[in-house]
Amino acid sequence: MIDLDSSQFVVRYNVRVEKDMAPEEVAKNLFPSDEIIRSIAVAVFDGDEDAVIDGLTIAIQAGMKPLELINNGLMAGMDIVSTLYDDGMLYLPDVIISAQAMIEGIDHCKKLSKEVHKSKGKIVTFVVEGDIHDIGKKIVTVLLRAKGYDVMDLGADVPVEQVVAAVIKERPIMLSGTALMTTTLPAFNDVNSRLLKADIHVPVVCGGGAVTQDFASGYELGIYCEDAEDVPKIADSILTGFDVQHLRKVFHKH
Ligand code: B12
Repeated sequence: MIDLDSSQFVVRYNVRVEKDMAPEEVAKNLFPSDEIIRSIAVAVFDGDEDAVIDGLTIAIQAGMKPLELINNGLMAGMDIVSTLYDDGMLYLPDVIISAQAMIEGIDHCKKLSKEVHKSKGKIVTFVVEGDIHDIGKKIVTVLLRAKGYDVMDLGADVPVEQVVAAVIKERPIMLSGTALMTTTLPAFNDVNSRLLKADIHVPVVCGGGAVTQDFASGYELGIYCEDAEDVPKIADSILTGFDVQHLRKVFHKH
């Protein structure tokens, strides 16, 4: 057995010390170039809720639209945080703090985007059973609402039966499901088969890091989509009469 003297070494638990550049330096090159939008993305990156609201207020005064600020400012900041987290340059608490700042910003934009509001149709959003990652789902929900859809947000870790019951009751034009964990993907298949059993052929658009196009194509009602911003476009297409096959042709990548 090796005899270790703990006074002779340090536990290297901090991956940040092994990187040449600080995350702030890396992020600097990734932020959007427009000065106002950039300040919002930086505030999300810093997890500074007050600065997020200040940045949004200035942007609105400058004539920018809440939806544009969600897509180009808030989400851009969060994307950079996710990228640096994946690269091991940021920690989970960094992600959570930034996500909270982004959600505050989204709520602020929601209050401001009263422009819309004759409902174009009903949509149900959810995070699959077993999965609690709900930040992306919140973004999808806000984008759909901002585009005039009446969204029933079922929340996270939603049991399959609850999803199906909501569809039977609400008869939405579409479902938007999120999964970030590969282990939770089978819930989509269960939703699909139970809907078909009830003779309901509503498109189930699915996204989030764990979902792939091949997976979504593997079940009858599945549509794959990567970008939250495309979800309202899919809903608009459904209103013009597109069915699942047609949606796949337009929105699938290959
Ligand atoms: C934040 C986070 C958490 C937070 C979640 C807080 C919350 N309320 O959501 C906490 C700390 C709670 C957490 C817990 C866990 N986590 Co976690 N988590 C993350 C992390 C770091 C970021 C996710 C995130 O919010 N990103 C920002 C948002 C904006 O992005 P998003 O959700 O992907 O959404 C975007 C797109 O996907 C898309 N989108 C989302 N939904 C939809 C829907 C449609 C229809 C469309 C088109 C698009 C779309 O639009 C959004 C905007 O671009 C990821 C790492 C990563 N890089 O993803 C790990 C990650 C998802 N977690 C992981 C794991 C394993 C866990 C835990 C099991 C850890 C543990 N051992 O306890 C638990 C899960 C418990 C459970 N039962 O769910 C793994 C999953 C691995 C896998 N592939 O299976 C990841 C990938 C980390 C890793 N690399 O290992 N986590």
